[in-house]
Amino acid sequence: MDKLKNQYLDVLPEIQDALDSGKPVVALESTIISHGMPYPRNIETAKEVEAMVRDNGAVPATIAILGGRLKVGLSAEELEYLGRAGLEVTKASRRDIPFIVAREADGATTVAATMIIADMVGIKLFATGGIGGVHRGGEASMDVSADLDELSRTNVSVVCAGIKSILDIGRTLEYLETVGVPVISYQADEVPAFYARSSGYKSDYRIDSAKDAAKALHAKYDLNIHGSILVTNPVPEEYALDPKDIDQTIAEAIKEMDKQGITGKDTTPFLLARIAEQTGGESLDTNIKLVLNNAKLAAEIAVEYSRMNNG
Ligand code: PSU
Ligand code: MN
Repeated sequence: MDKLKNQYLDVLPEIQDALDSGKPVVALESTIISHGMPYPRNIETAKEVEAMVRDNGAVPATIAILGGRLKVGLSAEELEYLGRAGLEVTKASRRDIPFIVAREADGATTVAATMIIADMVGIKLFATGGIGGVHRGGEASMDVSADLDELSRTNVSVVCAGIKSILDIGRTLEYLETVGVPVISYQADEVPAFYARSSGYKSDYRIDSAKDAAKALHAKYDLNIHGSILVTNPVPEEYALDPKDIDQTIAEAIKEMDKQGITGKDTTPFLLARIAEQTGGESLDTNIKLVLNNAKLAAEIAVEYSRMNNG
């Protein structure tokens, strides 16, 4: 790590030790805490997700920007602060990082921003719920998440529950193909659709074990092919929602969003909250279960990846 980056970074000692000794570490994002879930379940979930990473043999590294410092690993107080502040905290993607640092402000990091900071310290695996993508109507609005370009350039592999149908799943997958991001599915042939286990779209490759994913990741980085492998992990059957029902709810939420004139970075948080409200919290329960499921798989891949490094 060079000095220039180091001067902005605060890495918890446990995480730094793990990185120095080649132990598995899994990055976790903070927008999901501040903007993705309501208080206090956001904080309960963040803690459970960290515990899940630990239980599966890796060290969790929740990432955020606090007082202009790039934080790799958060204290219980810092987590509590972010969770309580919620939408008051700036949702920080790639473009926002320099300003939040310069102003010594706080930022909850999206998938893109979390990847950037994870990469600075050499973390290779990252678990979340959902990534940003091409929004419905994106061919006209050009609302395409910065997450997608980040996936093409930054060497951090992301485990998610697929592409949410608040997005245009087909166009999101086309975009990822264009920028060279492999979309693989775990023990499935289709890309899952977040709340639902299937989207109707086939993934590029199916993997059946964490080791398979770690091997592909090694090959990618040994060959100096930059960017992420997007690992999509279907929500466990017992927590999946009926695709027809949830699509109906999503369609209504999008109508309401258009009526209220909500655009840009506010769309995903609005839709997630609205869908949770309309499903009586059922979608939130599913969201939490799928994040936990992804944390487990990311930890397993991180363990295999570091085993290959050290072997
Ligand atoms: N999808 C979710 N929950 C989330 C997000 C997406 O189910 O919290 C967040 C992630 O942080 C993701 C971001 O990186 O939204 C994408 O926002 P945008 O489309 O504005 O780039
Ligand atoms: Mn956007």
